[in-house]
Amino acid sequence: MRFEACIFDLDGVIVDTARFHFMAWKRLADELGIPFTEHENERLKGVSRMASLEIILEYGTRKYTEAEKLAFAERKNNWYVEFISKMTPADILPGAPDLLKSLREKGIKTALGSASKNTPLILEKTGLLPLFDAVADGNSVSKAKPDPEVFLRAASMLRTDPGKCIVFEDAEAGVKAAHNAGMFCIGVGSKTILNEADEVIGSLSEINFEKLKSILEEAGYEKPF
Ligand code: B16
Ligand code: MG
Repeated sequence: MRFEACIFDLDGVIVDTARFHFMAWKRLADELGIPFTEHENERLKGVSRMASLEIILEYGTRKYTEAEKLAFAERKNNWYVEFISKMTPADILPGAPDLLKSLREKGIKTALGSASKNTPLILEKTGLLPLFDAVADGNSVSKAKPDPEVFLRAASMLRTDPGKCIVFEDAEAGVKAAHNAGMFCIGVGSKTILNEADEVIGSLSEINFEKLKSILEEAGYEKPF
């Protein structure tokens, strides 16, 4: 099999927006009197906005109506948008632009596969949009990771078979989503958390086209060129 495309998760792989998500959720949890720390926050990575809220509410004792929950999610998002509105290209994680540029130079297609509905704003503020051939995000899919929908959508936007796509992910739910889509997955972050990934790297600055090629050849992929 050949590889033709790379699909990148956004939060935690291309930009470090996880700290903004945490600060905004923490503010909401504090207001509701729910204990919430960085430890519980791990469970929210890669998970959709409403699913994240449900996880936080599990740590409290009260039940809320659907209307209350929607209002909570909107409050959190308003705080989050305040943070990301101030983002600049300096907030891009190390190695991301170089890798994206070199893949495109070698004829490998690039796409974004993110659960976030705020993807367009983040891509605009960081100037990253021109480096992607396709963007699949929380605005174009309805099922949250570990469902494969967002990655399958990215593959179809690129007109590439899912089996020819490589996913870069920082979250457990995202690794599962990539595998559910039949895609090879490179975890970006901790080996302990991402133990289901096919390969794990600390950050995108640790990989380039040549290294990716050798990882994939070892995994049985044909030489792309
Ligand atoms: P929003 P990713 C995910 O982005 C985040 O990891 C997750 O924490 C967040 O809840 C989700 O996006 C939805 O984000 O509230 O902006 O729509 O990792 O899939 O790029
Ligand atoms: Mg992520």
